[in-house]
Amino acid sequence: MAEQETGARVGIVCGSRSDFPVMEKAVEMLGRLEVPCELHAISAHRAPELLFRFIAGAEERGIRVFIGGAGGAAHLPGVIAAKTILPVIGVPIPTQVGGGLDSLLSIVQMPRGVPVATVAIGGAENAALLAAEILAISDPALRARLTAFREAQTLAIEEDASNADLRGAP
Ligand code: RP5
Repeated sequence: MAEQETGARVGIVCGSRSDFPVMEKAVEMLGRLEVPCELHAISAHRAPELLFRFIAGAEERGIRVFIGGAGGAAHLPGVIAAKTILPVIGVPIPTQVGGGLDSLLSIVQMPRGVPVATVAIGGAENAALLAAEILAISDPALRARLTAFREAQTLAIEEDASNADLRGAP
């Protein structure tokens, strides 16, 4: 059966609804950049068949990049990467036990041949920015929005009151 296009270009999946507070920061950043995305909670351990179905239909529905967020035994991004050759970005979710270092090591230590681009612990905004940068390779309007975002970020620092003395300095 043909998959329905939803307009989403980034598929965000996390291992649990408990990851939503972190992963919603990726949704927010993508919204700011006008990149359509979708967010799902699908555990690789608890619902592997549903996850595989989601991944299998994603490209036909318009998804071009995945972001996977998981904590602890954080296999989700690696499992997604095992089932697709679309780029996968992993977000290690902070945890009570290891502070998220457990999640980071679970996600970053992928075997040769199946990469996951891993961002910092809790780094959902950077995952969104990286996904947007990948899409911007073939989307000049998005590239312009990303450039404007960077410029605004730099300007905000230059205009910070703590840097008043430095304005106009050589
Ligand atoms: C992982 O286990 C999830 O990504 C989550 O970070 C962690 C705990 O999940 P819950 O027990 O809160 O559902 O799979």
